[in-house]
Amino acid sequence: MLYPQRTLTRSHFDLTGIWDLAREREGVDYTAGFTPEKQVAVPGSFNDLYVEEEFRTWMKGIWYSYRFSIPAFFKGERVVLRFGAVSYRAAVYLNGKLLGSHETGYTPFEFDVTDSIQLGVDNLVCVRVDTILSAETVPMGNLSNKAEPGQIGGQYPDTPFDFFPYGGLHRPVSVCTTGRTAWLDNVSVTTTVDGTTGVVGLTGKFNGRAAQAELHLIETGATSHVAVADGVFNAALSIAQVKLWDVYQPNLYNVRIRLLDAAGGVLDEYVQRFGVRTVEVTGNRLLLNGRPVYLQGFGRHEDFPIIGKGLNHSVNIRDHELLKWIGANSYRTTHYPYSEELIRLAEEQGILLVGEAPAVSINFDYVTPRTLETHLQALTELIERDRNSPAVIMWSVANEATSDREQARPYFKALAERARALDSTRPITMVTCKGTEDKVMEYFDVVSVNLYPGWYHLPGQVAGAQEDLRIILNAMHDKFKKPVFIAEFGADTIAGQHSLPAEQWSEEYQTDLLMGLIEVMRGCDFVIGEHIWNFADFRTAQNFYRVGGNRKGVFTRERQPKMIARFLKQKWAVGRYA
Ligand code: GCB
Repeated sequence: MLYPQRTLTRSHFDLTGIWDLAREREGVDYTAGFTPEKQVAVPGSFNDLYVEEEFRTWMKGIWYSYRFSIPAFFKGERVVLRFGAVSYRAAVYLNGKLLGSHETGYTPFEFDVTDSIQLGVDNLVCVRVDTILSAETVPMGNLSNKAEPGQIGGQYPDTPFDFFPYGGLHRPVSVCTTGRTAWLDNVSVTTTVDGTTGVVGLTGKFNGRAAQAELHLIETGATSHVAVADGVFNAALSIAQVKLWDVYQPNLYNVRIRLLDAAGGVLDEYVQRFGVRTVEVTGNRLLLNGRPVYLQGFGRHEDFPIIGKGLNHSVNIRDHELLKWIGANSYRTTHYPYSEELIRLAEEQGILLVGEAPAVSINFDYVTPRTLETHLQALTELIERDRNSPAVIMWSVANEATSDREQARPYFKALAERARALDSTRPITMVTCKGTEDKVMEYFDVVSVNLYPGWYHLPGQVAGAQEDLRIILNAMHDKFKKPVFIAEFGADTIAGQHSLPAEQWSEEYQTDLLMGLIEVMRGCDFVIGEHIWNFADFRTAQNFYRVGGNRKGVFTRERQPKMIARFLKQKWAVGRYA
């Protein structure tokens, strides 16, 4: 699915702002409008806006509506209604008519509304949002609060994962126009390098009839024409003296794609941005543009006071400023695809991303064939959305499943096969918490692991935690014989809590433990990266072990540094292979 743009043939305007909201009651029809209970911000989560507890933990149907007008110059245009992401499930009605629905909360979806939108008069869009999780949703939820060792249970709302199940229209909603008689649907770009030449493969898919496609590389001025057949065209472009996209060197190129009619008229125009870079795993190294790169950074969340998981450009910019300040080169989009706007920011700033599917805490006690279908669909939507981004260097198909079970094998084999079929250019991984007991690592290129010595076990014992880490890392490498990426390690830390000698929850302990663990990781030649859990403190469901949420942030939820930040900044100023 393409990103909204304004070009010769395309336009869009946002339906962001204040919408109406009502919780769903039995027997009431909301599809053609309803009496609002509250006003709600779009984009944003609804949960933390109000003072009533019932809204905060509402995990059932809830309705959003918005009235908007369409100018007369839209006449004759093809019009699409696009949602950046709705958590968890959306059913969309325009002027009382069902357009369709979408499941999983972190990827865009759109509907062709050319025939149902009304020009010049008020249109009403009503969206049934539902945040009901089950054994067949991804992520799962409502599993009677049962938990495996290593997974989370006993929470309110009932979720087996460790972040608040925010709901709502989290990303922009827009009305877009595209070409009328022919329009691009999908573009995919792959890049390799031959000496100093960038070799770019581009495939475009479109609807309607076009005579040919024109490709114009904006940075070099080169233009070429290619034949189209059955709604597809393929092109090979080369860029002499190519400037590679790299960490903190975000060289980007833009190709203007036009679908032309037989007389050379422009039917549709779209500009695809890309970067030329290579990524591969060889032996014990992750190579970016042929050189080893060591991942230093964080797991994160889209999470901020009041707006919850709603897109907020200011927070995103602040976060990237902090990442650069501290010397991080990467983060994992834990535990779901982040907004398209954030991926673009990483692309523009030269930050590496491990793109993760929204599958956290898959528990094979509950998995059904439908769970796998949903998971495959979510993974497909992630890869199709982000595969042109040079920032994404690896796909993570899931985080912390009960992957020590036999049932995990066919399940993860199917996911790995799907990821490779959609994208053969990037390494793939799955983030395990099962250590050497994991049964699915054979399907992946990198062994990603979450380890919490010094926190969930060996509390308060830095030296013991270091020794424990050394043993488990070596055991995992001996068993799986693949490079190991430490995808999470951390310690809850209350900003302002101090203790000498250092003990759990203090800023001193987080500093001593994490810096000590990093020493061990750097002593293992097969370790390709260290991602601290977490970049910032974040909201979780309620339970007896989180104090106002997860406090493992190196920054507070308000994005101010804890003590460890300056130590990390010093450490990360010098890359491991530098
Ligand atoms: C993990 C999970 C993450 C949790 C973290 C923790 O292993 O992947 O979602 O928040 O542990 O702090 O317990």
